[in-house]
Amino acid sequence: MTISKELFKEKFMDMLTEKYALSVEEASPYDLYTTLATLIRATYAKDWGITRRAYNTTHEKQVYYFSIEFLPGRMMKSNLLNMGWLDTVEASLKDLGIDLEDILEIEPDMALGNGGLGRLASCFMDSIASEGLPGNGNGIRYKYGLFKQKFIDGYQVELPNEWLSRGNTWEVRRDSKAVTVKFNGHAYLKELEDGSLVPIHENPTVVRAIPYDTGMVGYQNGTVNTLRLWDAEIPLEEEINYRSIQQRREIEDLTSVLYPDDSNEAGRRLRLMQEYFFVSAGTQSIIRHFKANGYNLNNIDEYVAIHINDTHPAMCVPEFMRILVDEEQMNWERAWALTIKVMSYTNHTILAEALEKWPVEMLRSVQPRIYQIIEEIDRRFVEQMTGTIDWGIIERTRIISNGIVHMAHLAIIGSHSTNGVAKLHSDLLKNVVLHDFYRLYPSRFNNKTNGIAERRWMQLANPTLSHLLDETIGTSWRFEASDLYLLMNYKDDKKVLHALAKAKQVNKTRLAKFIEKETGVIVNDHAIFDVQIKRLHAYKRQLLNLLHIIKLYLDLKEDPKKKIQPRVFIFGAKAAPSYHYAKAIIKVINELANLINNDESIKDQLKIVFLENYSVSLAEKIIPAADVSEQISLASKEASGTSNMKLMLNGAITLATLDGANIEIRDAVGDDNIVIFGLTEAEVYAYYEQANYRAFEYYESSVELRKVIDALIDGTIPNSSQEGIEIYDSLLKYNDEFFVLRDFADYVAAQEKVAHLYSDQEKWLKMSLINIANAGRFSADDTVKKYAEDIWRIKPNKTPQQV
Ligand code: 26Y
Repeated sequence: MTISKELFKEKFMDMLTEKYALSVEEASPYDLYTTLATLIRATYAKDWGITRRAYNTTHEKQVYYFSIEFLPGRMMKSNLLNMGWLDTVEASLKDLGIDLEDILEIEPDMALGNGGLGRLASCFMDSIASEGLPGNGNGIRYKYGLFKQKFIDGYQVELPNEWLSRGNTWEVRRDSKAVTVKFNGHAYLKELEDGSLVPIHENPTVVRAIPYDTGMVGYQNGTVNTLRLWDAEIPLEEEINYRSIQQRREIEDLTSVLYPDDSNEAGRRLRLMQEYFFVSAGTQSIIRHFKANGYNLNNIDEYVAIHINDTHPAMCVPEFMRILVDEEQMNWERAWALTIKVMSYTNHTILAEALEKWPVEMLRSVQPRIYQIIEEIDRRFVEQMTGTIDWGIIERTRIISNGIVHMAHLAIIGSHSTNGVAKLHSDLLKNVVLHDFYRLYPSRFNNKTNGIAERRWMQLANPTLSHLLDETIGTSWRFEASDLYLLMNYKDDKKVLHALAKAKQVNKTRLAKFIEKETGVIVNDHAIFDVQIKRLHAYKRQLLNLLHIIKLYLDLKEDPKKKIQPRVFIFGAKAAPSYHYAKAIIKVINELANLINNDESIKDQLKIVFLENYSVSLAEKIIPAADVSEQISLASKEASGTSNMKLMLNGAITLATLDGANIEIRDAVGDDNIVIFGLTEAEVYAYYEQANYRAFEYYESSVELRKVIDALIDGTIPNSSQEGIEIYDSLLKYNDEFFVLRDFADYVAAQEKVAHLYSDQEKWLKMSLINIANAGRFSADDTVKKYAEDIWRIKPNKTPQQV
């Protein structure tokens, strides 16, 4: 799909006239944005249709990736890159006096997710299309994306994110593909005259589910897959039943907001309804599609794989059963065998509070028929297991117990594959968290270490480094990420190392300008850019980072002549709106930033920048400029992490605990090219077993640590006494759940090592190069290939144009 400059300009100006009757000079940046977006969509539309028809005619098996979150960010630049248009469009627009970067900034982020889980789903969508794999996304078209974060007096304030207010050029509403979804009411089995039983669902609330499809353009391969997001509406024939605004609002609310919490409780019933809504709509549309194309449902497992991304879509299991058994009159045993073959499940967390559990009463009232089916699955599970294993195991693994429905149990029992997202995480699932299930179904457990769409995180985000790579190792890495390894040939090449330094400097200077524009803070762009970007959560330990900064500050105040390796600490993080403790940490970081950034005596040695509204598009600005990647979660808590991979790819040195995929990064680069500190997972578990961690002892026995902790409450940091006390108490009164004090000294030593390494630029650059060269193994292209081969059993489609 290439295009000449002349032809592009002609098409672009024609489109501008057609859409707005405007010339380039008259058009606003927004007009230019929508014009270009419309032209892009019109261009890939042909391949989109060809891809769909090809899947239908070749009868290849397809995967449907069900996820309650998708976090694609901006689409325009990614589409241009994947179409092979980016360079031509950039140059053509320049001829017309337009800077493409200005237009790209107009696009709102598509932020239909909280963090890692949603971004992983979007990296996978990019990679599935780029590998030519027949795959579709299935989710919810939230009217409001993840909240917009503002800081007011250092506090996080959440504002609505009206990403759809000016329309969305990428999506296509498909009325003809609408389905209905039933909630509430009463379900029972009615006996017919011949003695057979038929399920009846009486007085349900009926909602119309409308799909909005967005093309997922593969990387220069002609494949365009579909991300299908569902919106809820009142069915025309039901209008009469929805007379009050209140009643109508209930339906609208179904797809109104993304559950803004990535671990805590709120709006639970609505969330359960959202889950059933997109699960039912998606599953029905899959089965309808395959029936309409003449497939036999008796071997639907040869054509369809359904992936359950975390527990949120776990009701795919009973919904698939409901359709086969209730609507298609298949017998239970056959339907169950098919369900298990079709379904697979990924677990993304070991934190108990994030494993979903629903009260029986709530599930039964939201969808009584689904509840009955879950009950029957549970009954049969217990029956089948009884006598074969300990009763204790059955009790711990069954789906319904003590009035609670365990969604992870449903997903594991109802699928053929359960995977974790990094080696350590998958081992912990097998040996600890899901050990009972592992004993029941050892062959279902497997690991699929996460990956990232390296196109977005290198080619799009970091053109400066991308060009250097082209000049040094050729361009094959753009198609095959493992070819980044060719860079190893230059690890001692001074010229290349120098060019690498220059590329990083360009990115740092650019970020410094952005920081000044956004926050007014002027940073030294030759300082170490030390970056921690991720959701704000106690287990991720932004607090450890904060305590270390306090230490540096106190050191400088105590000895004004002291010289340190200058640093800019950069944070990006949203806290769940109801997560009080996380918000306290944000407030203290902001107040400390205020103190340090305005302290004349500190000069350029230390700055703190907490950028507002962390998002995919902000990450694209920060990551290329990072020198240090902070991955400091308490060992065993971070399932994988993916910002660790993005930062490594961009040449940052990882400062990490042995947690999640950090371990695999260490294995890839070797101990000399990463800085590791802190407790290991085994040591953390030993503390749990012996219940012998005493945070206070660390406070008591270290003068240095005591000074730092006391600074939280002694007025050193202004305007945050309340928050300071809360944090102080979490550490000392409540015994420091995430071992911050235990790891403090080790972290300080690791940070000193970082400063020391940085002072030897040649050594640092070599480390940086080795990180880039070894980042290819974290390409999501490889990850999805492994899912395709081991779990989904799908094959790349032939180039659609060849069919
Ligand atoms: C139960 C509900 C409140 C809930 C909502 C969202 C529970 C969990 C989540 C999101 C979890 C999540 O984002 N997990 C992250 O998934 C990434 C992709 O696998 C991992 O890299 C990361 O370590 C993990 O925290």
